[in-house]
Amino acid sequence: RVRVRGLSIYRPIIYGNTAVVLSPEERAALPSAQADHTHRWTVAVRSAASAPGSNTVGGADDISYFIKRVTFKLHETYPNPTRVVDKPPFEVTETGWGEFEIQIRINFVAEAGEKQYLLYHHLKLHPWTAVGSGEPEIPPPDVAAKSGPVHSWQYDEVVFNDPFQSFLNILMAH
Ligand code: SLL
Repeated sequence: RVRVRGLSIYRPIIYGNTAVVLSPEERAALPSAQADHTHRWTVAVRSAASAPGSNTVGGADDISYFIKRVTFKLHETYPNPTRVVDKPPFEVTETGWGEFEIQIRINFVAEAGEKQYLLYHHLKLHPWTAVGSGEPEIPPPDVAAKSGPVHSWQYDEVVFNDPFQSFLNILMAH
């Protein structure tokens, strides 16, 4: 296994979430254990080449050639909070009522010989709005529903230093 010393190569990703307010009909259809849920959200890791909210699989936006697995660690109020996703789209969709920190663990393909990469994302459900110079507040549900989906995305670059030649070949082929 030969490393290409002195070389750094990166791949751009985005991670984050979208969220929508559940309609009264959707809320009525929830199982009783989830009767207090107000939103549906999706947390995801995607290629930065794909638009937030899209979930293209297998095309130019596919990141599975270098990412083997993404593990999303949800709040402990969720059943089986550790969600392992082994193929794209690397995402989890859930319903809920509250915002919380999600730990996102990225494992790379074996050829990379790289350690895991940890990210943290604060799940955003509400279109927080500051009135005047006051603290941001959660708008009432009817106002929030009218303002449309909430998006919270971060851009990041995964950097590989001194990559293995075989892994570099994989990266360059995409
Ligand atoms: C808060 N510290 O109090 C946060 C915790 C927890 C969110 C938010 C539902 C889980 C379920 C859910 O949305 N948990 O019922 O499965 O705002």
